[in-house]
Amino acid sequence: MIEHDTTLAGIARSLVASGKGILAVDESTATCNKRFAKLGIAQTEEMRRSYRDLLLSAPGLAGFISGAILYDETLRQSTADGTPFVSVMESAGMLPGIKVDTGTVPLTGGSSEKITEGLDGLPARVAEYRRLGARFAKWRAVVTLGDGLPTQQCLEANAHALARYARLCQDGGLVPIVEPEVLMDGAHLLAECERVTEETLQRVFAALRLYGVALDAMILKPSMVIAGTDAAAQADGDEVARATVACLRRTVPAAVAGIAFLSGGQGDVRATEHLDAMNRLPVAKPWPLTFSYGRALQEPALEHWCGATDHVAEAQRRLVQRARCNAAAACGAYTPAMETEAVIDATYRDAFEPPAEAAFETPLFNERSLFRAV
Ligand code: 5MM
Repeated sequence: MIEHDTTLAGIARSLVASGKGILAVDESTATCNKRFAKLGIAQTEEMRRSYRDLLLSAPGLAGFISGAILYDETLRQSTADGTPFVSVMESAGMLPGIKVDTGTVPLTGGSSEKITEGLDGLPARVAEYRRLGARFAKWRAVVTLGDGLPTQQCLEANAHALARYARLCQDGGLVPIVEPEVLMDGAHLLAECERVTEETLQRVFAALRLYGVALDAMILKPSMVIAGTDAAAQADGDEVARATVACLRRTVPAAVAGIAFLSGGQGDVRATEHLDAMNRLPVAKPWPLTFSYGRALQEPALEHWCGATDHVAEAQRRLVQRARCNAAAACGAYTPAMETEAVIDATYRDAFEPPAEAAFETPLFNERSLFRAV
C-alpha cells in the first residue's frame, strides 16, 4: 500500500509531483454559463454537472493530473450514478481543491482595477470544505496594466488579501494556491509585463511573510511574463520562458513548494510550448514548474462536447491529450509529435525523457527560508 504524506507540505508536494499538474475547473456559475452560451449549450445546473462529470471521470486523466480545483457547486455534485465527484477523484488518485474567493469587485468607486473578495466568514467555509473532502484551495487576484496602472493601492490591497487567505487556509488545514494574475489584456510589451509581475510578486511575498504563511505548504499560481494581447510585437516562446523564469528567480523564495502557471487566455498549444521552454532552460529553478490551466486544458474538450452525450468519449480523449502534453512540458520533454500521438495509457508519462542535465548556474535561493513551519 502506498503511504501518502498528508501534512500540508506533503499535499503541496503531491500537487506539483514530477510530470503532473493541476486542472482548474473552478469557473463560477456565471463564467461557466458564458462559455456554454458561446457554444449553444444549455446553461443549467444539470449541464454544468454533466460537463464536470465528463472532465473528472476522464479515463487516464490521473496519470497526468494531481488535483483539480472545483467551484462550490461542483464540490457538492456527483456523477450520473450518484458517486460524489470527491470520491471519484480520490479513487483515481486526484486531490480535490476548492476556489474560496467570491470574485472581484471595483477596488474603489469608479476604479477600473479590481480587488478580490471572500475573506468574510472564510474560516467557517474552509472548515466545511475540508469536511467535504477538499485538501487545497485557490484565491485569484487580478492586476490590470494600462495608463497609470496598476496603482500601489491595487497591488497592496490584493497582496494582503492573498496573504490573509493563505494563512487562514493553512490554519484550517487546506494548502493555499496563491494566484496573482497579471492580465494579458492591453497593448503592453513583454518588458512592461515583467516589471509589473516582479513588483506584484515582491509585494505578495512580503505580505505572505507578514502573515507567517509557511512557504513549503503553499503553491504559487502566477501568470507568465508575456506581451499584451494587443501589443505591437509579440515575444517568441524562448523570450517568454527566459523573462518568466528570470522574474520568478528574482522574487520567489526557494522554499515555495511549487509554481503552477495559469494559462490566462493563451492558446492551448502555446501554453504548453511556453511551459516546456521554461523547463528546458539551463538555469537553476529551485521549485517544480508545472501547470494549473483552465481554458488551455479544457477548450478542445468543451468545444468538441458541445453538450452531446455521444461526444463524451472523444471530448475526454482530447482533455487527456492536452493533460499529457502539459505533463511532458512540466518535465521539459514535450514534442510537437505528441499532439497527434495516441495516449496509450496513464503510465505513458513514465516514458518522458527530460533533456540531459545541463550545467546549472548557482541557484539564487539555495537556502530553505521557511516563513513558518507547519
Ligand atoms: C485565470 O483563471 C484561472 C486559470 O484559468 P486559465 O488557465 O484559463 O487562465 C481560473 O482558475 C479562474 O480563476 C477560474 O476559471 C474562475 O474564474 P471566475 O471568473 O469564474 O472566478
